[in-house]
Amino acid sequence: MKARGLTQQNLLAAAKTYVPTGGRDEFTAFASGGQSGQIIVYGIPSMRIMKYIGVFTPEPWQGYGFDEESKKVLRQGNIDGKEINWGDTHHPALSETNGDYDGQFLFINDKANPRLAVIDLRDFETKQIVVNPLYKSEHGGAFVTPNTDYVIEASQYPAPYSKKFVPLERFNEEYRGGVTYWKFDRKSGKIDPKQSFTVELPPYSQDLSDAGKLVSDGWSFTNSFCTERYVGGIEKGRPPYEAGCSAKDTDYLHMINWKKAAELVKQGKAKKINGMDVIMMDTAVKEGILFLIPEPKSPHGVDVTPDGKLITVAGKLDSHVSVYSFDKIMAQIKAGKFESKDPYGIPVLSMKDSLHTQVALGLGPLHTQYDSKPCIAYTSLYVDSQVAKWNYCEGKVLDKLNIHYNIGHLMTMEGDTEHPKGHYLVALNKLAIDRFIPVGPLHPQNHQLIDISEDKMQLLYDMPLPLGEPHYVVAIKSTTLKPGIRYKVGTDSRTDEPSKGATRAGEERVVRKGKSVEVFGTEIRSHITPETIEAEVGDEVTIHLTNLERAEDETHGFTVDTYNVHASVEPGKTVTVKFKADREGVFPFYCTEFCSALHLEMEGYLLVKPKGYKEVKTVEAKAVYTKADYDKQVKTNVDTQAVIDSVVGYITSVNYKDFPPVVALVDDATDQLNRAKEAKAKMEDAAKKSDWQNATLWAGQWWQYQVKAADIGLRAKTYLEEHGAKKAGK
Ligand code: CUK
Ligand code: CUA
Repeated sequence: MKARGLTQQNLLAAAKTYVPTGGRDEFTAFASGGQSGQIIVYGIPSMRIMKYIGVFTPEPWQGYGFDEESKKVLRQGNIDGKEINWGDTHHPALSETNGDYDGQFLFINDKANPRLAVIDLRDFETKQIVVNPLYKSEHGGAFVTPNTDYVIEASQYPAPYSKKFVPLERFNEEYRGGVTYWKFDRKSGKIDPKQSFTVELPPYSQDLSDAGKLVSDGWSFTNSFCTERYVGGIEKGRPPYEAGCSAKDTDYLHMINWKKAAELVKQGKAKKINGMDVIMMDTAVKEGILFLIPEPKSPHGVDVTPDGKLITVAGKLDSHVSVYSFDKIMAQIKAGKFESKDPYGIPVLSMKDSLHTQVALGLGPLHTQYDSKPCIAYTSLYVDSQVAKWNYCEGKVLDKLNIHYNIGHLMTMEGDTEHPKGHYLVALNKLAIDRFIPVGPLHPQNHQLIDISEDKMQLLYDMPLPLGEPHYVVAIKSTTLKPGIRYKVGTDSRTDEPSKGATRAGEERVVRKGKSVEVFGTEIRSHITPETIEAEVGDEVTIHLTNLERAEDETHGFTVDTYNVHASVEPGKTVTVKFKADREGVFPFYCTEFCSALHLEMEGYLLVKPKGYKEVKTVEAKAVYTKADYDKQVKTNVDTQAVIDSVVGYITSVNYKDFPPVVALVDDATDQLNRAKEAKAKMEDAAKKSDWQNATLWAGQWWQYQVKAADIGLRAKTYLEEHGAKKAGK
């Protein structure tokens, strides 16, 4: 403590966050990657970053956007043919079953270009991007209904649904907002745009959304600001947007009965616009599925309580949080008791009659999350830079904690589900200012971990996040996640179907047809097959690579000099890269993951010949190895075999078949030993002819396979010892 200048409280905080080597975090967080267009995965309480997931932006490590399979996903995000290579991600949402996280899928929105992406948590890969065909921006996504039937996406800045120019003077008449309900099909793991629909809304700037649960299941709630429908234009001498958009004391909370809306679509009461079913406002009003409730002043977050009975709205420019009662709202709707209508004829309920309570929390309340303890909520106070802990049943403030600085969202463990897990809270702070080592004018974001298990909140840890501004993050109990460790051999991971380029060991080949050169290759420690690829200038080169490994974490990479391709080929995966060999030359290709001791030797050449190139007869290289070299190598091999035999002896003496990871390792090792046999046979052939040059080289290759088999075998043995394997037959 003394040497590092730490306090007693620091030590306590360290003890609460430290995860010893080899240990696992209790919770896994999925943070939006903000302007990076990615997802950031980190552990809680250690706050260690585990992964970035490429979503709307190319991500070279995963080959995302650099191989053909992932390009197909990324390019689903093109808007009317325009390539978009970034995203402004805001709100990740985990799939739910009965209102609780099930650990299967993750969704994230792009505010700048109205899109939504689906990530499969079996492999943490992006599988689908859908473009909203009506909006020009969105913000209130992604939020799921309690069984993930729909993923909710609300527009933000109103714009005409048509793709046409419409002057700002026609704002009230032709600009529109909306809420889209994207139908999610759990079986295919994809959004089905054909079964999705939108409810047309007035040109208020719709903001965040949340789905009702339990008693309020079937309804969704969407905030708004700028219900003034103010159109700025300081160039024309008009006061700016920020003045005009915050003039009124209240804006509107939109309530939509999405279950009934889905029925209306089935009954043919929707209108097709840009290929999407849209329930127009007049239909929504007539059918009684759309209502407005005033909410104070330029609100931001809307968060339904775990029991679904109350809806908390925080008003950016109001120091209160307003807690609405679903029962009170429904009573008014049932009685047909409305205060007024908005300019589009939508019934407006009485705010007073809808409120359960209002609580003065502080300046700039934004977002709310819930605790595992009943009635306890936490709200971020942006202007005050504080987290407020309060009781929403009784309407009183319980505790406040200063954070650094200017908090946006906050998040408790599974805090937006029916069963929040409490324990920790993460404050997503907009500014870092002086908290970290200075790294220039652009600072990292600061996620602060807070212990909420006791009455008083305690600040535990600062984590700099240097990838973009993650507006929101969700955290799930780590044990609920069940990701795989390998693919079925030959899988296209983006479609989860067998790849057309899948290639088995021994079936590697190059298929030439006119201008096309198609390579069916494999990767396994430590080589790429084929090792030489020949093409002519102008050829279209397609290279499929299958990783034949089964061992956990034996990923190989692949790149070719100059041609801007990269693949990450995890065990079992087949990846395709494609390019036009538009220039002659010699282009080394290699594996980009340090996968084994001979990783650097995992190499080859792409030879692009000029048009009409004539082969020159090559002269055989001069022999350099002698019988003595050969004998020496063979002795090494025999010694190595003894080591392998002892490892195999141990593995087969225990119940290794009860351990699937070991069975996979044994499969891999058997592969290597089979190849060793082939190399050995070739060696013996050469030796018979006293061709000591080739005999020595094949003996060396035999040894390479042995070394890899031994390496895999030792990993299996260690695993068995650490996991308490028993003598076979016991
Ligand atoms: S928003 Cu950024 S702080 Cu996009 Cu959820 Cu509130
Ligand atoms: Cu495979 Cu390096």
